[in-house]
Amino acid sequence: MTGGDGIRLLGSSLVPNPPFLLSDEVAEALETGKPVVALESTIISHGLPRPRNLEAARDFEAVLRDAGVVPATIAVLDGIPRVGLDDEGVRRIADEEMAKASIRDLPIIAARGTSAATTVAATTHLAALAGVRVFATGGLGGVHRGASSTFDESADLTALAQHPVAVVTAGVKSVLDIGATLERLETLSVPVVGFGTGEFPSFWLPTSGFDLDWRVESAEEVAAILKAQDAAPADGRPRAGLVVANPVPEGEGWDRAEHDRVLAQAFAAADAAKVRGKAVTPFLLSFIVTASEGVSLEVNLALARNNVRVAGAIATAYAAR
Ligand code: PSU
Ligand code: MN
Repeated sequence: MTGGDGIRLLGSSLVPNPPFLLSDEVAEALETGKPVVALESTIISHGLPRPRNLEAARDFEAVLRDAGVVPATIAVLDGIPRVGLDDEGVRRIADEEMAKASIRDLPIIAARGTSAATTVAATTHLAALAGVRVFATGGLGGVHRGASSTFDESADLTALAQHPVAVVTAGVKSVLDIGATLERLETLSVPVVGFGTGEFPSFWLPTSGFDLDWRVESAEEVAAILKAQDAAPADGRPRAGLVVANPVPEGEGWDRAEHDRVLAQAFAAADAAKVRGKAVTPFLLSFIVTASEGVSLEVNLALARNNVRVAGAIATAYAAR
């Protein structure tokens, strides 16, 4: 079904609740088989401080465009999920106060007609509905430390079990329980590959002490895995995504001792402030930026940019197959 103004909705028998808008640029790219990479908005809205967040959002899109890849930044604006934002939309997710939306929040935001930044989970969901196969983020959410009593496990993990989207991530933050996160990904049957590494990275650091079963060396190898997933019979089950664990580049990681010191402070602060639920991740991130005097922020930007670059190469290889 095609709406006005070049806006396209899904076929009426498949209209998801809520429907979403594809930008003209993304719609054209999907139709003609050009490479497209989804980008999330929570990292911009809740993960990075102003004004660096707006610079980062523009930079990530520019990295893709320079590589001949169409960026599809995803967010909900005025109640309508958008796959692909114009300049004004990018500015809004960086400058406006907006909610952090996981998948379960989407119908509520739609009903209220308000705006929200989408987490990895919600971005994955919308990317899958739109048919975008590759997604770049900074760090994936996961199982929080203490989850055995708090049950705090990001919906990012279940979203990847249910949607055929490959997410390029610098592992998961060491503020999470990395071992438990990898175990949950195994249980959920989400494949994990190290991109040029045999070890799962821990966001600001290239290593975590957790070995991976599979290592790939190139974007072409990842594209071949995506094609094999596409070809596998789905048997009515949801098709799983893929975690591409891409370490922060050599020389751009954080000093390990500083990292350990600041993280210990951050946990103590979150505990003292009794932060719970979806406020935990933004609280820790912003505390860590301040306590590291901005060093963690530079590392965060460097690794996210590198993830965007690798996602662009994967989408290009996938489109060419
Ligand atoms: N990791 C980052 N920066 C972020 C996030 C994760 O380095 O901004 C965001 C992502 O949007 C991710 C979300 O999906 O935090 C996870 O939140 P929660 O733990 O509440 O599921
Ligand atoms: Mn949580």
